[in-house]
Amino acid sequence: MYRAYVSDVSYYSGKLEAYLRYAEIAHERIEVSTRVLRETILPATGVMKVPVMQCPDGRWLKDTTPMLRWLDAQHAQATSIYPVDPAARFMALLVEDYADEWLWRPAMYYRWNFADSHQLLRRRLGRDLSAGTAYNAASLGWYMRWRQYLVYVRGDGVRRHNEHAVQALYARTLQQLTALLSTRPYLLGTRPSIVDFAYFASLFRHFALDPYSAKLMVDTAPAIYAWVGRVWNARVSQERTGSLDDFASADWDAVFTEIGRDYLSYLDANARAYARGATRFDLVLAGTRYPQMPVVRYRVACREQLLKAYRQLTPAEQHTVHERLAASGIAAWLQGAAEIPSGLDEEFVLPLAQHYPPARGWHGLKLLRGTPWDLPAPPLHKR
Ligand SMILES: N[C@@H](CCC(=O)N[C@@H](CS)C(=O)NCC(=O)O)C(=O)O
Repeated sequence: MYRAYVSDVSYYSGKLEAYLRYAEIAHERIEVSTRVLRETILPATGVMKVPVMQCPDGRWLKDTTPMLRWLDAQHAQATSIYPVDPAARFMALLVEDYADEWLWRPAMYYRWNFADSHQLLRRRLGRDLSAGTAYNAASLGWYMRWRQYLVYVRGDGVRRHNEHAVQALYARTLQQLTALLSTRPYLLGTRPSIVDFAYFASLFRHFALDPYSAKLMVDTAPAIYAWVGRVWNARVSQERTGSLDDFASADWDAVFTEIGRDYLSYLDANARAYARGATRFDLVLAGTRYPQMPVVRYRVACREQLLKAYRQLTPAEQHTVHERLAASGIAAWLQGAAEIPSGLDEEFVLPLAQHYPPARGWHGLKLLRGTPWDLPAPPLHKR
């Protein structure tokens, strides 16, 4: 059986868990403490992040993007969660990346900025992460609240002057998905797809379950609240088996506009800052400034992986993508984007074939600090 290491309140754990339930992949579910993160997950994967999985043969999987792809290839048979048509599949990967990475900021902001949410979440995180360790649950919870706020809210460029823009992204997302779900039960039609699981990361464990953002969802977007339950309850053996939509619906226009205008600008600015060796950069989006954003190497890799996937399409498939994505500006970006290598190609190849250094001595500080954003430790050696 697989072992799935997850956290009960985690964004990406929700994405993986919904998929494992849908695909009916048998697994043992293990909730992590700081000890498990440091002693088991860090040496196996190089980061203290969840979710990760250990295969029945002992090998490890990390990062939900390659993980879902790998699991789907092993287990899906007839009903893959990815569109079969290569152009539609590429657009699904683009939307997955956007939902994964760009909704992270509003998800962290709503959780760690508002007392309704952070008072509850710090108790739960403190309790879960301290289980079986010498830490005091309340103190660890207090620490985690401030750590998450300082690293992922303030440390991610959110200030008084731009909060409204972060809030507006959540509101627009609810509207965009409500429009899509007014004519279909799942975002790409009659059964769940990678696009549902990607949006599920922020929408389930954060927006639908954290009290402050849940009230906004329940009050303004009940269809999304219903969809969250529908995805969580979906089982491949009980769902329909038809083909997935090809993004032809005009209801996707607003999402593509969002990606072309904001997310790709961000990805470019982050990658350029990485290429010049910076660790922080200021981002300006539609006149709104986000100061001192961290350079995230993983997202240089996200950009690189998207461009690679696009360049692997045949000219005819690229043409289909252009037709659909021209108005949003995404097509022009795909044609003209400069290559900026992240050096992280191997991180996307699963199962992992690397051993990472164990946390010892001062390295053990990671016990508390974790590995926020991304700092892949250099592999010790390959198998
Ligand atoms: N790209 C990874 C991201 C995993 C990730 O960032 N997980 C968060 C929890 S949702 C984490 O463990 N963060 C650890 C930290 O903040 O130190 C994935 O898709 O699995």
